[in-house]
Amino acid sequence: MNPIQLFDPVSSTYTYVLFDTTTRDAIIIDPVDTQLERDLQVLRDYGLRLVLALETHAHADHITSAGMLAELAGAKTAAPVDCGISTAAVQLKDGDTLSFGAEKIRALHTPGHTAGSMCFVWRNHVFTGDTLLINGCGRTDFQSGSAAALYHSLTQVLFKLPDATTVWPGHDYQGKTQSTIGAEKAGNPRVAGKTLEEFVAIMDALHLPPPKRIDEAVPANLHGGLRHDAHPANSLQVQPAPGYAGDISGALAWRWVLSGEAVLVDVRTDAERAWVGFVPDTPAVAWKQWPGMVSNPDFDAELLAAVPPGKKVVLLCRSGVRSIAAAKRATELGLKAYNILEGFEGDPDGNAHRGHKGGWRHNGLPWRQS
Ligand SMILES: N[C@@H](CCC(=O)N[C@@H](CS)C(=O)NCC(=O)O)C(=O)O
Ligand SMILES: [Fe+2]
Repeated sequence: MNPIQLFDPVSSTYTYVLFDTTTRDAIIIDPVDTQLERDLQVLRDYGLRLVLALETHAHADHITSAGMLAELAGAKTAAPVDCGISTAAVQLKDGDTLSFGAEKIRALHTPGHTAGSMCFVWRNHVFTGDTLLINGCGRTDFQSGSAAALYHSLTQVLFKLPDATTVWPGHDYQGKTQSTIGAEKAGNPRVAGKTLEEFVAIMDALHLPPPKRIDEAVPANLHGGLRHDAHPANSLQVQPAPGYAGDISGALAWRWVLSGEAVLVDVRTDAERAWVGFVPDTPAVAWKQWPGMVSNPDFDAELLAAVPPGKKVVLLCRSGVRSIAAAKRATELGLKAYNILEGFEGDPDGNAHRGHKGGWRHNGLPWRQS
C-alpha cells in the first residue's frame, strides 16, 4: 500500500496521508494551510479519522495547517523536539515511534536542512521532508542549517535504509513524485560519490534566493500555523468589554490572584467542579444552580462576601458564557469584575478547546479533581 500523496502547486510541497486500512486511523505529514479543505475532503472521502498531524521540520516556505487540523479534525500534533514548535503535543526524539491503528511510523533525526529536521519511516517507505529531495536535497543556509550535518544525515542515516525503500520527498520543483534510497544513493548529483568537502562546497555555492514567505512562515509554523499571538486567550492584556471591566486570559487571572490584586470566583455548579476539576482555594459562587440550572438567588450576597473590599474579581465558568453574565452582575454590584476568556475549557496554547473527551486544558489555571 502506498501513501496518499498530495501536492500544493504554489509551494511545490508534498503532503502525505497514511492510514490503517482496518481501523481507518490516519496521520498526515506536512499539511499546508491553503490546502486544508482539500485535506479534510480526502479524510472524508476515505472515511478516515485523523489521529496525528506530523511535521518534518518548521517550514520556511509555507504555513502548516497542523494546528487547524488539530482543531477541526481532532488530530494530535507531533513535531521534532529540536524544531522549537512549542504547540506540538508530541515532541519527537530520534527513534520515537508513533502508532495509528496497528501501523507504526518511526522518527529519524536527520539534521542539516534545519537543525531539528526529521524523516519518518513507515513500512518500506521514508518521508524525507527537505532532507533528501529527488536528485537534490534541502538547502542549508538558514534555520541552523548545516551542510556537514546534512551530509552525515544523508550518507549515514538515510542511505543506511534498504535500497528498495521508497523515498517520498517534502518538495519537488520538477514534477517528480517518488524515488528510492538505492536510486538516490547511486545517482543524486549533490551527494552520490561526493566527499564531505565536495558536498559542502556544492551547498555553499548554491546561493538560492530566500523563500518568499520565510518571514511570515517560520514564526507561524513555530505555533502550528496558528496566529498564536493574535489569540485573545494568550494575551496578557485586558480586552475591553461592554458592561464589565474586561476579558482576560487564565494566565493573567492567575497572575493577579498570586499578586493578591484579585480574587478568582468560580461560578460553575458543584457538579461541574466535582467532575471537571477546580482551582484550589477558590471560592465557588454558582451563577446558576443544578438541578434545573435556575439562577442562584443568593448569588449577590455570596459574591460580595467572597470579594474583600478593594480587590478585583475575576470570574470563571466552563466556557466563558456564564462568567460574562456574572461579571456584568458583579459590576452592577459595584465590583471591578473581569471575565476569563473561554473559562475552564480555554486552551492556554491558543488551540480551540476539545471538550472532555480530548482532555480539559484548564486554561493555564492550576486545578485539582475532587
Ligand atoms: N522559491 C521558493 C524557495 C523554495 C526553497 O528554498 N525551498 C527549500 C525548502 S523549504 C529548499 O531547500 N530548496 C532546495 C532547492 O531549491 O534546491 C520559495 O520562495 O518559496
Ligand atoms: Fe524546508
